Amino acid sequence: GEDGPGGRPKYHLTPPANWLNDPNGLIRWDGRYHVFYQYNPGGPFHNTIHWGHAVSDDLVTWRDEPVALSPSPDGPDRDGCWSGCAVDDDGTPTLLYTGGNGRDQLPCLATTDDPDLRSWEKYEGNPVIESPPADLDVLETEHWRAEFRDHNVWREDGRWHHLVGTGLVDGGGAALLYTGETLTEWTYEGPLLAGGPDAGAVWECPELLDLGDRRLLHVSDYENVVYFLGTVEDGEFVVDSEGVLDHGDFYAPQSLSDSNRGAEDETDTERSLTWGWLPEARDVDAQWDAGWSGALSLPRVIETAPDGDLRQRPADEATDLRTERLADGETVALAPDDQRRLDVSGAAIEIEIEIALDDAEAVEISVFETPDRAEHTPIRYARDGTLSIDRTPSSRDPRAFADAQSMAVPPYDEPLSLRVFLDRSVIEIYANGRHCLTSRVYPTRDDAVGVSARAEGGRAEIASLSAWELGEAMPTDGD
Ligand code: DQQ
Repeated sequence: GEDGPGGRPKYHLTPPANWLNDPNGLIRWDGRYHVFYQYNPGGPFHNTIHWGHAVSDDLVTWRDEPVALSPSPDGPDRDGCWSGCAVDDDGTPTLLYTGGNGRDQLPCLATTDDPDLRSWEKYEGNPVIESPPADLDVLETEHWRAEFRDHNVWREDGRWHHLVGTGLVDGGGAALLYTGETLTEWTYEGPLLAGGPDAGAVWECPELLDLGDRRLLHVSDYENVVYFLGTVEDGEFVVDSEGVLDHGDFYAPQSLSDSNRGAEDETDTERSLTWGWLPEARDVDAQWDAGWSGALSLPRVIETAPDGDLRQRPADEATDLRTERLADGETVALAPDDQRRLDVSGAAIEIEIEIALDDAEAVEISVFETPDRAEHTPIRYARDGTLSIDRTPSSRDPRAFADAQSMAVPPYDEPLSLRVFLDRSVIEIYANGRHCLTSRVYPTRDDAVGVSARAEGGRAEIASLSAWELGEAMPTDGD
């Protein structure tokens, strides 16, 4: 059912009904966290996009708010209010977003004086950029005169900086840099980074984060969220290394910069929290039947490790979701090829597990497992350092995707340590605090709540197993 395995997530954000895609306009305002998102109130499909809105005091429980932005029938955003960001313009909350207008994508601005960020006023001078730079060969498609959208704006060296995503005819995806004295007048500076002919054709939702010693630029290239670590020199991104932020169903992330966290925390250094869109992995009929589509990831902290690699973990507040403890650091010996049911179960739980391969070829942890194993989703860690999820046995519903997803987890941190968040139709995995794989699965049976383990071809050990039942992100107040 909807509140069991395969159903609507319990502690991940979902739309009240209908369609959600990218997180947008993330901002902490007046002490509260605001998450906006691409929202179609008309049904569980992508069309006539509005901005949905949810608000939280603690990053754990959320309240659904009225739609914040809607297309204006005669405005530059008449066909949709697409992705963008929120900034604090000297005390005025301000949005920069993409207006869909026939074959054009037009950068638009809106402001509010409402401390609850509910109602927004669109700038009458919209669009704030008329068209892509004239001297740039920007990709044109059947639908669009130019791919030119999504906005990331920040303040640096006394000026506003602004990235827009695009695709270049001969150069693949690119993140274009603008600067300005104000948020309504922009000067084009050049590409911050262009991917070149081998990159994806278009870079959506570019975002630049400051990780202290280095900067991280991530872009969504229709398939993956690709990140680059490096520095910015004279308006150009110099790449040291690159990778993929999440190897599963995770797209178009955006971050909230959380400085000034209130009186008691004043000494805390600035942190940024990143949410991604977790698209459905089942066909459109199944989405229509469910009546909703799309969830947001947990907020993540992204940082660099002393060795220079990227680290990712859920915001510390995620531990406040824990209600009942199900396991407390237990050790479990795994005999060769013996399927062993673990003493942990649930459809909305967190599992923290350390795996030592010993002499086994691989260890498989199955989640969302029915007692007869007719449905189960194996998470498999192999000696070559591959971590994979096989969705073939996940669901008896033929409308659910039945493929495999995998990522490399270099075995330098043995034993492997996993934090696995199961949330009805979400599996969000953090491996060794570095590598992420998020997956959507749709078990059909209410008893698909078991967890089991098996060592392949040798002995292995679960060096530590902890688990918790997790609470509700959007508690209903009975109305
Ligand atoms: N989603 C938005 C666009 C963005 C894309 C439209 C990425 O602004 O490029 O809903 O998912």
